[in-house]
Amino acid sequence: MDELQLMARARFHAGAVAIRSGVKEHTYAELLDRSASLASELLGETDDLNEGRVAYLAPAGFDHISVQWAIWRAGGVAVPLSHSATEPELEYTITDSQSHCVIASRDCADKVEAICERLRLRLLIIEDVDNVSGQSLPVVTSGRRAMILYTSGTTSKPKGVVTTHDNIQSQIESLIEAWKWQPSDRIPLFLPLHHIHGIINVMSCALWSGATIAPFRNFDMTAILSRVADDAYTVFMAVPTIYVKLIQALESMADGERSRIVAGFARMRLMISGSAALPASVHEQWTSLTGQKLLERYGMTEIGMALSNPLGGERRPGTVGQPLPGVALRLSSEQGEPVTTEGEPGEIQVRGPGIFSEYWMRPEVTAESFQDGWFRTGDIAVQEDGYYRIMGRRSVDIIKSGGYKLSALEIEAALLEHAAIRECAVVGIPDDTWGEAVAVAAVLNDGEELDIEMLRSWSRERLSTYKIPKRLLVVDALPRNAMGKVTKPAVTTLF
Ligand code: MCA
Ligand code: AMP
Repeated sequence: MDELQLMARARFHAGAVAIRSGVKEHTYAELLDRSASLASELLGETDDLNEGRVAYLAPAGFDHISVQWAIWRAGGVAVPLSHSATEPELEYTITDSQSHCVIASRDCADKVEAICERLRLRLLIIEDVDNVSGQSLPVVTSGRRAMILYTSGTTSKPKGVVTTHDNIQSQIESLIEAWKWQPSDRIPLFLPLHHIHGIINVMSCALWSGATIAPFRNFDMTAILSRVADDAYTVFMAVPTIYVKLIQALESMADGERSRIVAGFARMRLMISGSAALPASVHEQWTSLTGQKLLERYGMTEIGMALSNPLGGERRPGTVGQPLPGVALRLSSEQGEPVTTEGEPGEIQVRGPGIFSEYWMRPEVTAESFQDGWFRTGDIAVQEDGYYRIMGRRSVDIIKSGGYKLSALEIEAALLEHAAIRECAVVGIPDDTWGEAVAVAAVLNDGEELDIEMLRSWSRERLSTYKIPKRLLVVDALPRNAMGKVTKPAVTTLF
């Protein structure tokens, strides 16, 4: 095949509206034309980027998608950057991925300009690229690397998760089949585009189907709710924190306004929650407010989506359903034995064509994360009456806050640079809105003082918003085990 399937499908839907933003519309044909021009600019004198990494930062919308497609069509590997990242975090992603070029929209360029100057990297401003025609683009086979997404884990620095075009295609096709995506679907896109919830589940599934995306720069609740009331969308995907915020907003509205919006939600064909546990109480509150039964699913950057409640059939609150098409899943005991008894917990392990190919430049970590060819997710689940229920994670160093996966170790490493802090332990503590909130117990250097506001304002320069501690407890000493290591479960009892 000469062309990646995503592009071939876009050609099939050429006249359809891919993106609708207010009164502005862009067709699939426009996306194909613009991405070809950008690809040719990226290629310059070369005929294939040969998996060279290209980092990019642009708000959700026509330019963003054109750039992602351009990188793929030029044979490169797409490295999306985070809008909420601080400069040191952006620099880490750009250097770790060894990106040779950064693309930015003009309004985002100031976030990457200094980094590009320091690293002597080419900075391409999207709006400066002219449209050209008749370019020749390379043949990109689907086994090639396509994307690197940075994810936090049990190492102090985020790791790059590499997926091939085949991996991405399998992840998309599984969801299209399970959730019956259609060309008539219309979906708002407000989730960040450096994680797969936004990139695969919303953006790529919609584009694969010939559906229409309504992009937002971020979760602009007022604008989104007004469009919901106008029946602008048929499908809605969000993280639990967003449903909590929506419930709070709807409950504080006047009756007339609320009933118009609730009616819009009620008419949607599908509403999905994922990225973190959806408390059964929130699930039930949403149903009693809107009549919609949320479909909860479970996934991970390394594997795409793995488990889902059914589209037709019982959507059970507090559970994540059954394996999605193309996903083989098993539970494994602490001893590494398969768990076959209902009600007995085990680690979720997954196999299938959607699983990532490697952690970028970390072969040992990649090897350690598989057991006999099964990817070890680190999440513990049980099966009850045929449905899986997530019980938690193997590592206390992984925190899920607002749908973002955070590494306690990364936050600790940053906080240890604070002059007042001698030692610290970061943990996630339960929070009604964020799922978990970042909390820190710290031992201070002699004579130093620190309160949460001082720590938060210091952290703003170094950490993304969602990594900034919400709670600080100054302690005389941290609890330790016999080996002298800080014991995290004991730290959680301090809060
Ligand atoms: C922001 N704030 C927080 C947090 N985030 N406080 C505590 N914990 C947090 N996590 C604070 C800010 O400091 C700020 O406070 C105020 O809240 C508003 O911040 P802002 O960023 O504007 O908040 P928001 O726009 O309301 O954002 C909330 C959000 C966002 C929309 C839920 O966090 C979001 O888009 N989350 C989705 C992440 C996602 O897509 N994850 C998927 C990963 P102040 O006003 O005092 O400054 S992929 C994945 O997980 C797998 C594969 C899967 O299964 O999907
Ligand atoms: P990420 O690395 O950002 O891809 O986050 C993946 C992690 O999010 C998983 O390993 C789970 O811990 C968590 N997760 C995703 N969906 C759910 C869900 N529905 N319920 C509980 N945890 C979830």
